[in-house]
Amino acid sequence: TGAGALGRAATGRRGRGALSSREAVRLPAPASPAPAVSPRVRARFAGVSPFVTPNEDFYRVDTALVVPKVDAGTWRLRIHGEGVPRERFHTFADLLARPLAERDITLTCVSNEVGGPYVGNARWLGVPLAELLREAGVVPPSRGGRADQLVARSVDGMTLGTPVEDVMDGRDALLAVAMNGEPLPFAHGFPVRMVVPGLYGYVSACKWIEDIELTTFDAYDPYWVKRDWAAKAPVKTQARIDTPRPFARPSAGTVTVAGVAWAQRRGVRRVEVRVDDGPWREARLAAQHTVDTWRQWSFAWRADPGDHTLVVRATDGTGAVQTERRAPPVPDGATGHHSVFVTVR
Ligand SMILES: Nc1nc2c(c(=O)[nH]1)N[C@H]1C(S)=C(S)[C@@H](COP(=O)(O)O)O[C@H]1N2
Ligand SMILES: [Mo]
Repeated sequence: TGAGALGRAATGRRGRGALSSREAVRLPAPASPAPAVSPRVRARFAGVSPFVTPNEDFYRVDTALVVPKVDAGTWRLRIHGEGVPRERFHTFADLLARPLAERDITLTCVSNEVGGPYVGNARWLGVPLAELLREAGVVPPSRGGRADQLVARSVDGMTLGTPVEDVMDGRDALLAVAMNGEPLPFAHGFPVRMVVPGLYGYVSACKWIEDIELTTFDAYDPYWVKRDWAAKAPVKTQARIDTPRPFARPSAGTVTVAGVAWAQRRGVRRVEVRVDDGPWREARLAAQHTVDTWRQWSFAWRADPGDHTLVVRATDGTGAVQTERRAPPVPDGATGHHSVFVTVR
C-alpha cells in the first residue's frame, strides 16, 4: 500500500532507520586535512557572504518532492559498467574505514542567474573518488580508457553525467560523507554524495548516490541533458555584489561595496568595480584559500548623492576577464556582469 511504501522510505528497509543511522555516524579524522583557513581569507564585512556557508543556509537544488531518507546501515554503492572488469559494492562502513580527504569546495548551480543565490562554499569530507575508480580498474580516456562518462544514479532515480577525465585528473573529486563537520544533512545527500570541483552541480554533485556506471557520452544522456542542458558544463567565472542590496539607499560618503567571486579550478586573480560609466577600478581581495573556493572582495566607494549603478567583474587565475556578454543559464551557465542599482541620499 501507499502507507507501507511511505513507512519504508521513512525508516529504511532494515536496521535502525535513516534518522538513527545518521545520529550514529562517528566521523573519523581526515587522513588528508584541508589547509587551515587563514584569517586573511575571511575578510568579512556586514552583508557579505561568509567564507564558509553554514549548512542551514546552503542553497538546495534538486527534483525531490520529498527529501530521501536513506538508512546508512543498509546503503550500498555499486560501481560497474564499461571498463570495470568486476562490479564492486561499497557499504557506508567501508567508505568511513578508508583514508578520508577533507577539502573546501565551492559548489554552484548551472541554473543560477547572474547575481543569484545558488552558490555556496563548504568543507567536505570524503573518499577520493579517483582511488575507488582505479581500484575498480577504470582507466581515464587520456590513458586509453573507453568510458568517458561517469553516470551517477541516486536512490530517487536522478542521473548525472560527469567526464571520467575530470574525476581522475588529480582534482579533489570526492564521495562526500560530511559537510562542515557533520554527516551530510538529508537535504544535501545523506549518506553519500559526489562533489567535483569546477563542474556545475547537475554534472557532478549527485546526492543520495547509490550507483556509478562507466559509459560514454555517446551512449547515454542523463536527466538534464535529455532536457536541453549541456552534457559538459565547467563552472564559468562569476562575481556577485552582496552589499549594498538592490535599491538600497545608503548615505553619501564611503560605502562598502563587497561580495564574492568564483572560478573553481582556475582561481580568482582580480575583481574590479565600475560605478555608472566610470572606469573599472580594482577591488581589494581577501586572500585566496584554494583555486576551488570563492574569494571575498570589497571596494570603498566614495558615494555622491543620486542614482548609481554598481557593476562587478572578475578575472580568473589564467588572466581571462569575465565576459560581459549576457547569456541565460540554459544550456551551460549564465554569463554577464552583476549590477546593482542604488540611490545615495
Ligand atoms: N539526487 C539528486 N542529486 C542532485 C540533484 C538532484 O536533483 N537530485 N541536483 C543537482 C544540482 S542541479 C545541484 S546544483 C546540486 C545542489 O546540491 P545542494 O542541494 O546540496 O546545494 O545537487 C545536484 N545533485
Ligand atoms: Mo544545479
